[in-house]
Amino acid sequence: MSNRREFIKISSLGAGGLALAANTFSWSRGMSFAQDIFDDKAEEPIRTPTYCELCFWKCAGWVYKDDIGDIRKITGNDDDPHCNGRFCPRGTGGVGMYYDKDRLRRPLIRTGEKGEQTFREASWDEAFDYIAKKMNKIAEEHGPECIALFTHGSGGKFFSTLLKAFGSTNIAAPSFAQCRGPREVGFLATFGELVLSPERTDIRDTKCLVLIGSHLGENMHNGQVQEMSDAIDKGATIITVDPRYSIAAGKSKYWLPIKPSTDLALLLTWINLIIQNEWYDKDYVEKYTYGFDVLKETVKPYTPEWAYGITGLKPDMIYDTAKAMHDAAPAVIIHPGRHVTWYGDDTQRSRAIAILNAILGSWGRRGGFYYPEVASLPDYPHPPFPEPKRTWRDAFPGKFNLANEVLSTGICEATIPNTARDCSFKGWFVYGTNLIKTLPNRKQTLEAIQSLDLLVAIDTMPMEITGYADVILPECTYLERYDLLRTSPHREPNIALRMPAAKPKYDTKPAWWMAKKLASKLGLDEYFAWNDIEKLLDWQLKQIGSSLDEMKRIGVKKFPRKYDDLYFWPNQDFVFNTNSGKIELYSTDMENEGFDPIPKYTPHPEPPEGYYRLIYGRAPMHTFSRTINNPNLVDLMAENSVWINPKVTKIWGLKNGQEIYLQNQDGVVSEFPIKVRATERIRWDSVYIVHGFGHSNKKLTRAFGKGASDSELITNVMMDPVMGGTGMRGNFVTFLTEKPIGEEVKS
Ligand SMILES: Nc1nc2c(c(=O)[nH]1)N[C@H]1C(S)=C(S)[C@@H](COP(=O)(O)OP(=O)(O)OC[C@H]3O[C@@H](n4cnc5c(=O)[nH]c(N)nc54)[C@H](O)[C@@H]3O)O[C@H]1N2
Ligand SMILES: Nc1nc2c(c(=O)[nH]1)N[C@H]1C(S)=C(S)[C@@H](COP(=O)(O)OP(=O)(O)OC[C@H]3O[C@@H](n4cnc5c(=O)[nH]c(N)nc54)[C@H](O)[C@@H]3O)O[C@H]1N2
Ligand code: SF4
Ligand SMILES: [Mo]
Repeated sequence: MSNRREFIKISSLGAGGLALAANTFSWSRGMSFAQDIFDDKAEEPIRTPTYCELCFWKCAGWVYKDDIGDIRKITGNDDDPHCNGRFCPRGTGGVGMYYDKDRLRRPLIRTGEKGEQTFREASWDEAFDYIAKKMNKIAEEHGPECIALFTHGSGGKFFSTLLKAFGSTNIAAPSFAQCRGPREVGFLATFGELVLSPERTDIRDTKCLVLIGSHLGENMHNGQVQEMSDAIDKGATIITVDPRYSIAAGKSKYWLPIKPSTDLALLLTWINLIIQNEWYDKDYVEKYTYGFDVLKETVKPYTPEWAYGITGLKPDMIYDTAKAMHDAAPAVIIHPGRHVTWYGDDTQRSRAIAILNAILGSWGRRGGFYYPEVASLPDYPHPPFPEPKRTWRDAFPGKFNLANEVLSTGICEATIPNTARDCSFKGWFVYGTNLIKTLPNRKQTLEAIQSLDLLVAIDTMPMEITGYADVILPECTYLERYDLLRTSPHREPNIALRMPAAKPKYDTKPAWWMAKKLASKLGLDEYFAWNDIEKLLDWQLKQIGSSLDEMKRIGVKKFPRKYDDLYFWPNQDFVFNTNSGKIELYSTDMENEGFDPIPKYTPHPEPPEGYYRLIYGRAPMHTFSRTINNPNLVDLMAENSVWINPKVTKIWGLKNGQEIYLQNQDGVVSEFPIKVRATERIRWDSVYIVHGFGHSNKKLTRAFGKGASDSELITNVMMDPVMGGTGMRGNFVTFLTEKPIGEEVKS
């Protein structure tokens, strides 16, 4: 088992990880300060269980308070498979969310124009009356289906129930069309199953991990990073395909600095090499797969020499890495990635990843992909939800049929009135998602917002999105509230409890309370028939042989698996949930929808002269735009910088640390300047920035104006025709040493 030091090591090692190492260090110091205060107390620690809301890995932990009830620190729960007792920097820094003085404090109702920060304070009752009245009016005039919910976070589930009870199933999360949608659709079409979260990758026992972009270590999904660290210690081969020398690249045997947007060429070439050299798992392919012969023929043209011209990767390198995968198989993982909405052919790229795993026989095998199990909790009894008369799909007849979730950007598009449609969305609830910085094509988002009759934002902080709300409902932080039990898939089914460690500050409330009260105003009480959340949780827990009291003591409970089926047994018969009952190398679903049943390579546009491809990613100490103002995390990284290859800075005469503005292909200029970071760690044809910075809400006293926002520069969206994912890496930027005077910033 690796220890804490080794876990941190992965976020700080690698030739280029020095800057991060310094940051990690200051983080440790910050935390030991909190720990000192705490450790000085003689009293028995008061601790309550929680699961983290700083990102969606949802690690379970303990919140410690001092004897006057102040929250002091958060640590991981040893029994939790998501974190194994260790929190990442962001999770530990979660305390800062609670103490942030910039927090939303009480309900607000708009008095001025949308986008202008003019609100008046209101009582909760008044805010709910206002919302209920508007909702009823929209339902009367247009139908309840014309209200949508955007959600990203635990409390959103209560608003989902509210919306479904009201008559709308238009509930969208940006974690689909802006994140993992293509991989889920691609894997579903191939294996008949989803990748899920946490991913079902058996990294712990893998002998070869292939990362296509996926930047584990900067993408700080806790248990996954720990497993990668363990695998490295056990001698696993890491292959990283990334135009940037990421932290993972620094830990890799092979770093393939691919020309961005050409990954599908590499994947198809690997498939071809593995077939031609008979490196595939013959028994597995014979027994479980459909369409191998057609696959073999289709990929024949994709040779390493062909791929060299496209990807810039040397044929030897392509050959050697294919061989390394074969040597490790079936304990090999070509990682499906998570944020995969890149170039619009993302479902096809995900399909190629799925096919590669299938022919190497890694699906259902130790060190490849395991079969997870989820603890299932019964729903509290309620009447059936009304059947909606329309859904978002009606706005896109015949399109995106393979999308298995609602498209956030689809709702956005269908909100802008269009004579071809008989109805547009009129009301939005936005729970825990900062749509202005989350959705690409900001112009479209703002146009949609201007057409709304009602926008309710439920948030903890004044963010860009709250500036556009008609009503702001301030939620207390996850440290001050109950939520539903966490039931995530894993090797062992398990549940985790979140309970309040402190009373909500100011006049803030938890989502469950808001949704229940609002339901009451709408005459929908019977959908929230539990009296309070403790009753609901205790009732649910008792159905599975636990209780709220027990969970308050232990925080996490694991259950035995029903069957010994984590991996396939040798020669096990298995019917896959696909049309053919087999793993579909040749996808009949794709064929039925008119798409290539086997992925094909198509080139993407290149940056024009003087422009560079804008790529983006994560930093270990921040999550999207949500942590940038966090007083405990801001010092670890206060602003982002733009990574530019020294060859390019030389041509442009740019100096390290110099502030510049970025201008994209459509003339949009970054609202704030960003510092140059000249580094060999990025290819010359691309520039890289960490997502989430460049906040424009002045109420964020620490984050306002710090760094630049990738979001505002993503005006060209490469839409995935299969499932409506928004490819965001087809934008090109050039450098301005000064902001153009008089020119309006077109964002
Ligand atoms: N610290 C931290 N961790 C997080 C999050 C966070 O906000 N903060 N967010 C979480 C969430 S929701 C998600 S979805 C994941 C996202 O994390 P990942 O799924 O790992 O996201 P990617 O987009 O694959 O990773 C970005 C990497 O892709 C590289 N890249 C850019 N273009 C290309 C290309 O054309 N080809 C290849 N091969 N690589 C390319 C970039 O250089 C960068 O290193 O992270 C999760 N973990
Ligand atoms: N340009 C660009 N766009 C992206 C990405 C990118 O890398 N670049 N990444 C994409 C990906 S992978 C994803 S998953 C999405 C993520 O997108 P989002 O989830 O929208 O991420 P954030 O921008 O951090 O917005 C989170 C919002 O939730 C609020 N919040 C935080 N905690 C709570 C809480 O407990 N309760 C409530 N009610 N609100 C809370 C925050 O204050 C903030 O307003 O973005 C996608 N969009
Ligand atoms: S990975 Fe970090 S931020 Fe995410 S849930 Fe776990 S501790 Fe929290
Ligand atoms: Mo994501």
